[in-house]
Amino acid sequence: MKSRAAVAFGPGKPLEIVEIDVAEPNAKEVLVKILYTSVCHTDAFTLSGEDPEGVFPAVLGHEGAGVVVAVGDEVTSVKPGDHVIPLYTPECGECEFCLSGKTNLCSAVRETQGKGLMPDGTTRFSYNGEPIYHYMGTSTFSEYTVVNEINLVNIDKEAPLDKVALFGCGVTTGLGAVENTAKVEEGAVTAVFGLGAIGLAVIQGLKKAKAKRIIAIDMNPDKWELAKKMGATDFVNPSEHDRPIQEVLIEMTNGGVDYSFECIGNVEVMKAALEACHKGWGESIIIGVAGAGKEIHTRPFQLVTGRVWRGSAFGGVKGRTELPGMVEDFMNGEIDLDSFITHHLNFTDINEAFDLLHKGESIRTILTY
Ligand code: NAD
Ligand code: AHE
Ligand code: ZN
Repeated sequence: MKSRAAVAFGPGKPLEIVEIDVAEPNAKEVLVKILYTSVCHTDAFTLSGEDPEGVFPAVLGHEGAGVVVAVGDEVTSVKPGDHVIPLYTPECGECEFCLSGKTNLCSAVRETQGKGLMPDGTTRFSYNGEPIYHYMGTSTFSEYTVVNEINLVNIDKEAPLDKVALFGCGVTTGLGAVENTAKVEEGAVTAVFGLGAIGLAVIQGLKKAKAKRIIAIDMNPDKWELAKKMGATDFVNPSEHDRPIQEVLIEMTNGGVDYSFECIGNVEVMKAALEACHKGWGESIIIGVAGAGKEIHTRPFQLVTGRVWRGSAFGGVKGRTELPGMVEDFMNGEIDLDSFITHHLNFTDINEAFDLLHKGESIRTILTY
């Protein structure tokens, strides 16, 4: 079938809206009509060419929601008409990772997914007869996309898809990093570096966890308002200080924070976030994604003296098991999604959504097909 798609033909180039061909789903695959998608910084990161796994031409996009159109012969958990959110962190329920009880990372299709391929090593997308690669197992920047059954969660049909699309990445990641990865306790002193959708969702999670202090850090003071609304108690602009920001935070907190979260993807900030942690027990959670060749560094003494570095992917959330409950929490008013949606655009204006993100003017833009 034909589908409108925003294709990334090469690194650093604007996306091009073209009509691509989408092949039928294989036995364990599902054809989904995406109704809404948004742009996460990770899409911009891959488009920039810095992602070691970035392949072109590709259909990017991993934060979206839609309706099942057709299913392969062996698909049992969804049927045409079901409302779904694509999951870049799948959940097969059978692999060593899924059975470990220790991680949300699933290994079933990770290898081919990272190469922009379906598990049989081919693509379902093509343009002028040439293959177009998939992205993160989701490719929500195509009106019709093919994903593995295990990369989909079936959700309540009553849920507004133009909002719950945000559970596809940003909000789930931030909330989950607090609850599952850091396991923040009541009364904790915390710091959040970077106030995009991820950092703001972390702040929302910290408020829910009853953190005593939530220090919001960003170079862009336009981000303070939403951070405050989410629950931030203090605001720090690193560009207003002429000494390392970790020193400022240690002074502000009389010894360092219990938990810090890096939501930017900058390895120097990752160092500062770790070093801002309290001696003996402070934990720093890396959420930001850094480009090829970047490495984190600190004096080993920082770890010897009790600080801990952790990473979090999709907030440690097992999507098929846990997202339906998070959708219900949103419907019951326990999770705020509306505050993240700063802009609405037509899908064809997707490059403008990237511009708004780069300029720091948007948190999330909902694109409607
Ligand atoms: P965003 O661009 O909306 O937000 C980043 C924020 O960081 C901006 O507000 C920007 O002003 C601020 N910032 C940039 N440099 C800074 C600095 N040196 N000091 C302080 N603030 C600075 O991005 P986003 O969509 O919220 O994503 C944030 C990061 O999280 C990206 O690296 C993205 O790839 C990553 N991410 C990771 C996961 C995961 O599962 N680990 C999931 C989603 C996104
Ligand atoms: N492809 C990059 C890694 C990108 C990355 O770390 N992605 C996060 C999700 S970002 C969502 O916005 C993730 O889930 N990582 C775990 C995984 O298995 O990819 C690289 O460096 O190669
Ligand atoms: Zn993302």
